[in-house]
Amino acid sequence: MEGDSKTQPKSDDKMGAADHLELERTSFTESLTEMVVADDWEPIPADPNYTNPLVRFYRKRINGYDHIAPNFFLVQGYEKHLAGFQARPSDIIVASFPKSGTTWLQELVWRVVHGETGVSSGDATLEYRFPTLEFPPSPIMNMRPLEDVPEPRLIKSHLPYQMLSESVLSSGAKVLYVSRDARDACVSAYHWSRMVNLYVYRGTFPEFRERFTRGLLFPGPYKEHVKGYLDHADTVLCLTYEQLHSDRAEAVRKIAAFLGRMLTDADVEGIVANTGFAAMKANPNTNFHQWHEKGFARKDQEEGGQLRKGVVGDWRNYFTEAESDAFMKWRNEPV
Ligand code: PPS
Repeated sequence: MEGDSKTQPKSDDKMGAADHLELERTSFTESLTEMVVADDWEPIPADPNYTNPLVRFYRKRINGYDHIAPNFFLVQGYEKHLAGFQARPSDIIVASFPKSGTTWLQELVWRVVHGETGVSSGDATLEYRFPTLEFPPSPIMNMRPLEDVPEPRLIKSHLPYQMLSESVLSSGAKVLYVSRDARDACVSAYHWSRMVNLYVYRGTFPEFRERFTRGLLFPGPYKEHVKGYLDHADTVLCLTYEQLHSDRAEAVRKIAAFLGRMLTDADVEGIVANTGFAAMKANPNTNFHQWHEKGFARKDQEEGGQLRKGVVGDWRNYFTEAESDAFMKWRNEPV
């Protein structure tokens, strides 16, 4: 089995998909050198639809969750990094399954906390203002070590509730969670996986959807992820992508109340006006243009970027009625 190899090939000769694009040679891809993963991570079979030959996925059951991570994380002292995280009472964590509206909720939270209601949103990109808990600090990604972030620290995470450190739960840190119609999250993840040089996915959407339902994407099974947070909705503020679309003012008020921040009606209006899709796509501090410049994401912009389409129901363009029925049957089966 190809995935059994713990040492990843450096050459392009394992690139499999017929229509693969050349990896863009950038400082980011150049940083992906030979990767050796610890033995207690189970390699999952290689999928040639991921045309980046350097990246493989691994699985490990952690606190009852079948966590999936790419080797790229695992070689950087991932578990040590997670174990070393000590939450503080003032921490604010925005959690999600990827592509569920994380960026949107992060920007709303940042603005509520900083009382920023205008066009600008600070003087740095979102990933600097709001680093990700599970990504070891990377100069390429312009992320700071969490110890260097001033309080209150605003932290993004895709970790499941089951994997949040004990200190998050005992410290009184505030956790917010955003979920999205799984069909739209899957479509969004498909385009993202095509766009980033980590993966350069070139399989079909049905092939990708199968990986989604089988729980083979980072960070692991979708339904268990959502359930983990919804089961703790008494302490976690759970919002949906669809709510951010239908009544963002109400969502902003809920966030402010949850975080103990006072906002006037004018503040709420200002935040709502500057966090629509077009506004965030035009804002260099929220549109992730740096991913393309630094080679994390492909330069061709074919996939539309991190802020791709920003609509509810794009899944209709990717699922037949029968496929949607089957997917929702899976979605609604209890875990
Ligand atoms: S990530 O990489 O997991 O953090 O991605 P995430 O931010 O969770 O999800 C990206 C999708 O959210 C959409 N998005 C928005 N939609 C509407 N309005 C605003 N302001 C907004 N900001 C982000 C983004 O476009 C991605 O969805 P798709 O469907 O791909 O467009």
